[in-house]
Amino acid sequence: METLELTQQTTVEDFLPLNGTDYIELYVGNARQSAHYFQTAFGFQPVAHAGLSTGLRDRESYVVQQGKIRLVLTSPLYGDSEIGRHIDRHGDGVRVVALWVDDATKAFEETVRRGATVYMEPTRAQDEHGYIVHSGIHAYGDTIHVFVERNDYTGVFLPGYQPWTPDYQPTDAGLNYVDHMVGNVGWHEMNHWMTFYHDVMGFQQLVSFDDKDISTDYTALMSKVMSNGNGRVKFPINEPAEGKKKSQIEEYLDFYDGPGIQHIAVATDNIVETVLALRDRGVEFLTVPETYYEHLADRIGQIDEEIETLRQLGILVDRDEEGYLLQIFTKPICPRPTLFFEIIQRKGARSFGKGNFKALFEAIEREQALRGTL
Ligand code: TYF
Ligand code: FE
Repeated sequence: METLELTQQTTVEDFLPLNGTDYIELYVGNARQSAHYFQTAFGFQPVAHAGLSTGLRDRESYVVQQGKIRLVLTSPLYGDSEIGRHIDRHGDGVRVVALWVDDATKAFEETVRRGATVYMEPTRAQDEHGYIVHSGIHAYGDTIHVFVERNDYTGVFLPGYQPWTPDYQPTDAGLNYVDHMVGNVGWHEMNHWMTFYHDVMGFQQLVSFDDKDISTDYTALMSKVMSNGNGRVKFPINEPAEGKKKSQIEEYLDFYDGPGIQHIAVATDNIVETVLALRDRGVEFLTVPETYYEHLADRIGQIDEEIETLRQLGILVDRDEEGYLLQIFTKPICPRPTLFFEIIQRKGARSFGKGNFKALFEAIEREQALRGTL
């Protein structure tokens, strides 16, 4: 049983041990084209498919994977449906953040006992490759956490899915795992959701290195990070704050029509190669002004990468007590300014790029101004 070190030198049992992120399911208008986009632009590989041809009548899903990152792209087959209404209200967006557990029944019971709202009772599914158990609880907005127990399953994804092996399999872009997933919650809801992740899911706040309360000329938001016991699952949470201009979080809440996942940060061990590959394939990134790189060496000291290379690609760098990190943010991947991706490479640092907030938020603000939403 994994334990969690607390600052007071006491140890408590981790009642919700997590092995990592299992999959992220997006509800999208056209799952087939979405899958193609994630293959072509981001280098995900085709893995599995479920839909009319596998006996489903209400939905079609495509599963793509890169490293440990698994995305499920799901579209409804008719309009007046839960999936259809989700898309109608939010646009394309993340519905499920699935977490890999050893015991989905225990995960369900422990979290529901602590106040979680039930989404799905523990359910067993099986086929010739073994069995899985999954269960689910509600998180912020329409976001769901599904617990997936799959230690006795050897199929491609989940029972009900068929292997999807098209000839078209573009090379990957070096993306390895989900580093963190950020949620935007409503005005004054931060405390509620911090408490939820702490009390209901046993997460701890990462205070020491990343408690952010930003209210500058550039944006206004509060951001805090919750982590599970072994650090494999990290959920920063943003709340809008009153500022001189419309908070980017408020803009998200308006367009998404409520709380939801704002960005998915995916890790690479060579951000320069990854960003070169992604740019080649048409992925668009936010850019910062040249001046950012003039002061970079003073701010972060010695790093392995050529600053000139980072400047050409628009990669940001930040340092903390433990090391440094490199990061870059895509533009929103949907028509609405809602969901985007972050590419991150950690070189010791365990923080989230606080030193880049000013430059990053100015970049986001320029995009907001172009949209006329400032
Ligand atoms: O996850 C993070 O905290 C960083 C920085 O609206 C960040 O990626 C924080 C808030 C935000 C965009 C990026
Ligand atoms: Fe991030």
